[in-house]
Amino acid sequence: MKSSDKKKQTVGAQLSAPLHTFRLEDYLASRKAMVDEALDKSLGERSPGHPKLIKAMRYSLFAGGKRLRPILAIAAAEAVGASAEEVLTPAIALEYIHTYSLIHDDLPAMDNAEMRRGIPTLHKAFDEATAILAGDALLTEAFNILARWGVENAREALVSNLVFELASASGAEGMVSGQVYDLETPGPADIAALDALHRLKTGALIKASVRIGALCAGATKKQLDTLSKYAGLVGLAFQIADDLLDSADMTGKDKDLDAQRGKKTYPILIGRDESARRAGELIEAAKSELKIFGATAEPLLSIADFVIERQS
Ligand code: GRG
Repeated sequence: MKSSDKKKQTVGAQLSAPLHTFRLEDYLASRKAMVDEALDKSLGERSPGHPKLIKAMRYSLFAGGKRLRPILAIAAAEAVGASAEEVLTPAIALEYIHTYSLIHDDLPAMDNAEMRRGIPTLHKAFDEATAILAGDALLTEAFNILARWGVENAREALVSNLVFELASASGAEGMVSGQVYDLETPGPADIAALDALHRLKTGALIKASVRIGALCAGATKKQLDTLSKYAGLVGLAFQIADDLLDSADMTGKDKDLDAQRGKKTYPILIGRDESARRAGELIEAAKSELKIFGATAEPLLSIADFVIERQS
């Protein structure tokens, strides 16, 4: 074939291809790379911190997390019309909080877990005191990151809203209370009580992630309310999927710790099939909330499916 014909054929193939094909895999990889780079940079900026502390924070921040919460913040901002770069710094504050929560959750006083994401937990790789302190530092630095971003970009009013979102989702009104409920014996007696626990323990930070992205992008009240509903539904489906993965031993955590400790989970209370059915229903409901956005919500729509289809 002549090279001019080859060229024509290629152009022809391009023209007949769909104008735009969204591939979640590419989207997640590109946004994760941005988040990883920003996290790396943020740790560099933290010096002079104690080298052992920084090393421990880095160990857990780069232990193989999916970056779901920062990516949700970015996707929410994009749905509203902003770029990923515009929300990247507030988005990484969410990963700092998430990482702290996992480090502390793994401690001997809580889950006493030896493995997470297929590698030793921080207190096993370092020591318990360092793990406690690295968690403390990540929690505190999350707010430092937000505050500095606000001052540097003259967005102090927005930052006070972001601090409110992040603090209420992760503190006594949210994740920490969820964790206290989760440590109680006996655990939740029924699905309603389990849902309430999950809403605090994992749902609140997932909702804050979406809201923080949307607030940074200047969402209207209607957009923010819609995205909050989406996030509430996705958050619960995420937890059901996590329970299913955990009971199937696919998370790289210690083998089915929940069942071993007599903890109530979705599969334990209603069985694996019914749990999967409910998670699917929640995801469909979440996706139908996004109709007001059109094509800009494509990442959020695909992430919703990913939350229950993921294998880790
Ligand atoms: C210690 C104050 C305090 C709170 C801990 C969130 C939490 C509260 C504990 C985590 C326990 C746990 C494993 C909950 C299940 C849901 C969850 C947060 C799973 C891990 O999140 P992913 O899948 O994690 O986003 P990666 O590894 O991708 O970062």
